[in-house]
Amino acid sequence: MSSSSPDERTLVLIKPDAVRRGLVGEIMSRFERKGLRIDAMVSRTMDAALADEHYAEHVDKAFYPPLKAFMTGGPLVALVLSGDEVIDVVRGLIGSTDGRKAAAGTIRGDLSLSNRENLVHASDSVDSAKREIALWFPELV
Ligand code: FUP
Repeated sequence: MSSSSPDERTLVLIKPDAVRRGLVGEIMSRFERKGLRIDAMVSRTMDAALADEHYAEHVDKAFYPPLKAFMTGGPLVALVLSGDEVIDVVRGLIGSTDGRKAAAGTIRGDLSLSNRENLVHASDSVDSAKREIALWFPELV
């Protein structure tokens, strides 16, 4: 990326388990301390249609029905973060999917013991970031 390119953006969801457990501040502070910018932020409850669109690649999987129930079961915090290589940087900060296996020092590794209730979603590529930001924050596109 040249120095004149705008920074990347990524879509992050602080999931209903994190809201329920009072971990929004802890998680936000990790992103802020890393030096990432918060471009947009909203508290919202995901409905069934948005869940099916957001998780389009997973809708046919066996784990999807309980995942959908969890993700639509309470308010979450959706945000757009920006910064240099923010997509990979945030994936590194959150750790691997299964909280039981995620490395210590990551959000999931430090704070989750679950493969479903793993506190945070973050876009995994430039294409998925574009798609997910359009879904959650159409006004930014
Ligand atoms: P990630 O990109 O790390 O959030 O993981 P995936 O895109 O592979 O999965 C999306 C979400 O599905 C995970 F955050 C949690 C949920 N999931 C399950 O509930 N069970 C599984 O076996 C795998 C994923």
